[in-house]
Amino acid sequence: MSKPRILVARAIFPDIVERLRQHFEVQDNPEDVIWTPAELAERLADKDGAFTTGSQRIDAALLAAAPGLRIVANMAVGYNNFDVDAMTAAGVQGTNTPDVLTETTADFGFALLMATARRMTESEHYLRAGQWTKWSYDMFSGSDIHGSTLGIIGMGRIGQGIARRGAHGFGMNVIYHNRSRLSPELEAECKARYVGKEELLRTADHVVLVVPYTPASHHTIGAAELALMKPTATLVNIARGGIVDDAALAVALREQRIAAAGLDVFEGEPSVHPDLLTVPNVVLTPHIASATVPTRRAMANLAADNLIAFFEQGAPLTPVNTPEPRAR
Ligand code: 8YV
Repeated sequence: MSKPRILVARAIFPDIVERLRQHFEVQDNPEDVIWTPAELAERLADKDGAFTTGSQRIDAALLAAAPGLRIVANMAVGYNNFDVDAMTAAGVQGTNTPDVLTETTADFGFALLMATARRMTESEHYLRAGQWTKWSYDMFSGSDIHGSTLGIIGMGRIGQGIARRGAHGFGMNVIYHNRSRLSPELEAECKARYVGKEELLRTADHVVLVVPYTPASHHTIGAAELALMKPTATLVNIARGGIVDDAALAVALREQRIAAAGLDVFEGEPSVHPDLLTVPNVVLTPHIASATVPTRRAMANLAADNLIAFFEQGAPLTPVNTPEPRAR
């Protein structure tokens, strides 16, 4: 029997591509070319499955061009690159990589919060530019983390990881807002109190965004929400670009309507809104919250395991939809 044909849409760990080759006929992309949607569709036309990394849009037009496609395995916990309804209607399985990146991403969210609140990037630039000639009492004063109020919007696995770090490690008063409340047991474990979004924005010293990107979460933070925040507050986005209105944020930062922001994700990334590049009170990182070798390997292996389980056992490990099998 011939092996299923798989497209690996971006360069990934070579040994994990080799692992896939033991099960599948693989077309990979070792040069890491960023294919246009038409180029991706052309390569998927004869494939049974795909390994994606979160930036390839899987929609009805692409599915129509790939009649044999049965599964798309995303190497990411977020899957806003999937049109899930179109995939389900077309009988195409989608999978993601939850859990394996939770703690690494929560570590990074906390690091970005600390770097932002304590002005680490801005002060390093000052030092590197040779501007540090003397100590002064108010040089790069930031805001405290310990004992402050941490507001988390989006209390899934990663949000809970950040809450635990804040409450248990730094004695923070943790409040959260989410589509649904956590169980009393989880609230107690995270030492987190549920509040409305407006109360969170008005009272938090630090706001961290960890919500999935959906049409409903588009611009969760825009000019109106920024206006509710304390002028001393910091905002951290490790969720997705599009959750924050980056143009409105750049204005709020420039006018010091909030103190600072830390951003790992951007609307239209890898492009970054030009105004964010010129305001000093923002820490910018290139979507690296899950980037440690063990975690990226675990994500790639879980995406590969999903493909293997789907074709060899009939069901993937971490599905995001329940399609009817595709008519072939
Ligand atoms: C990925 C992420 O690195 O898992 C996610 O949702 O945002 C990151 O961990 C990125 O999506 C590329 O796969």
